[in-house]
Amino acid sequence: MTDLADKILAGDRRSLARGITMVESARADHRAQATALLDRLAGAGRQALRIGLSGTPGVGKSTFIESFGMMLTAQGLRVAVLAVDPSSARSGGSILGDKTRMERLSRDPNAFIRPSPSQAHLGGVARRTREAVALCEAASFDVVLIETVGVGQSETLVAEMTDLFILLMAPAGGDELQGVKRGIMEMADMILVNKADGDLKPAAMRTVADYAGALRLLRKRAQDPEGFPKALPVSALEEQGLIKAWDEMKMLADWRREHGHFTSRRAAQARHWFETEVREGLLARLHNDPAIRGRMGDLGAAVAAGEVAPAAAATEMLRLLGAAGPE
Ligand SMILES: Nc1nc2c(ncn2[C@@H]2O[C@H](COP(=O)(O)OP(=O)(O)OP(=O)(O)O)[C@@H](O)[C@H]2O)c(=O)[nH]1
Ligand SMILES: [Mg+2]
Repeated sequence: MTDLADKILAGDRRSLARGITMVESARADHRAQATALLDRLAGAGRQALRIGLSGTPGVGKSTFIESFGMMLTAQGLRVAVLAVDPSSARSGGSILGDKTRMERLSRDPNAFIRPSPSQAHLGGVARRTREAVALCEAASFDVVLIETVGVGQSETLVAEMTDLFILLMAPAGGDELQGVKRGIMEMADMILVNKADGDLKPAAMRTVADYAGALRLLRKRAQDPEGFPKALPVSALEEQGLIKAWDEMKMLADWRREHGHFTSRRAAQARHWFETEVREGLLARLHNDPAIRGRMGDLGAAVAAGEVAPAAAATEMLRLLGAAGPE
């Protein structure tokens, strides 16, 4: 374990991959090892810029990560790419697609790409990704990109574990813009309209203006300097606008660091994940502990039969969970 930790701290990508495999494992002994590893590495105090990237299928996430990642490594930065993909069926396709679409980046010695694990449970994927981010930071990566496809709750999840949240959008007509959920817009620190090239360029530029207008209508957030959140055009395919987008991301992150928002966001996230772990741990006990499940069933039957009031039965269950000690 000490050996693995040292190698991760030295930036060894194979050891990093082994560490991530360990945090992904559902086995109890692996879990204990992973916890010990994370605890040991936490002391290193290294910090990457964590960037969340979300967008609907086909918008160009993989192409963008490849071009953006190559641009960053060309600047001498080390880049890790993780994915949050709640549905195992879809992740199979993503891995196949990304093998070809991120071909250059995957061969770059300053890049590390890890596809989403084939785990259906979103909570499990969230914990694994959070811990994988910590491992990547310990391995001295400068930027950690976390990709998610724009469906359901996965965006919120990624926003809750990153410093910057970027929405990748396609050129669209004015009507389609209405379809973007307000909650997602409100999470975005930057909207990048991709495919601003060739025939699509005029539509992309109009879409940028539309999103810029929509962003101005949102409530001003304390964590933003003047002019943010921002909408910008990019072409992942032709590698246009990427440096500009990166400069804006750095500017935003620096401003937040200077004004205390960066640290306070991370602190709030850490607290949130701690509370989530406790809640999920309790739920897991309810589901997995045979004695507790048995009592739940008995009390449920008693409540159904009108022998015990629901609130009294619940109090008894909660007392039992408290008294049963850690798993
Ligand atoms: N014209 C143009 N096409 C692009 C650009 N970026 C991506 N594409 C094309 O859009 C298609 C989808 O790109 P991907 O990078 O696979 O998109 P994705 O968002 O990763 O898709 P999923 O993994 O299915 O969610 C491919 O045919 C790309 O070549 C771009 O900047 N301009
Ligand atoms: Mg993709």
